[in-house]
Amino acid sequence: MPVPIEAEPASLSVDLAATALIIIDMQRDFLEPGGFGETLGNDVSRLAAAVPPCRAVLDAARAAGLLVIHTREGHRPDLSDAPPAKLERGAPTARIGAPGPMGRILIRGEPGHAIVPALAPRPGEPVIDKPGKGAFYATGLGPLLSARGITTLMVCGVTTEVCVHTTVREANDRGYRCVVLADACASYIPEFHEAGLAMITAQGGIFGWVASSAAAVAALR
Ligand code: C5J
Repeated sequence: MPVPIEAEPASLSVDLAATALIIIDMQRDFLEPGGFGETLGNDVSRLAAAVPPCRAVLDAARAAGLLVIHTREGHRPDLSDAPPAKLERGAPTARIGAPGPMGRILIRGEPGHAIVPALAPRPGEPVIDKPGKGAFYATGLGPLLSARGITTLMVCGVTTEVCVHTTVREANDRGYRCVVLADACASYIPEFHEAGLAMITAQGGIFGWVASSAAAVAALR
């Protein structure tokens, strides 16, 4: 049965049976000191505010029986899925694949690659490992969503303007309705968070909708 969600630029009605929650890259490598985010010069404490809203939506989605999908950005230990353009750019304190306090930076299977304990996937919840910023590129996400009849995505995670935005843009072009949960997303650069959300709702919702985590939880009750 369709349920209303209060959102910008307009409220919408979603069929929960055809809706998935996708939590983008809430990994130690982005949220904790010593990981990929910090090697790039970011203040990683800025992302912590998104954890409790993500958890509230995660709990509500699980209770409502929604499909919950987690994503992780990272690379194979041999870096065969990491293009030179990504490995070489910038001047990080440690490059992707280098050893760090949470293991090799942004490498699958290392402690830093794991999702933060508060949002740890439960057995049976799909975890999409992605080498890029978008969750559709070089992953099985598209076929998974098609097989489950999903048409609407509730999206949260980090960072708003990078992996959340790239995934929403990819999803929008594939025909998914995306509802981005503003306070359950975060950026190292607060003005980019705000701009990223504004870009989604501008022009009548050019990439989708933006709602609060509270509005999502209310819809899931
Ligand atoms: C970044 C991400 N910012 N998950 N990754 O490199 O947003």
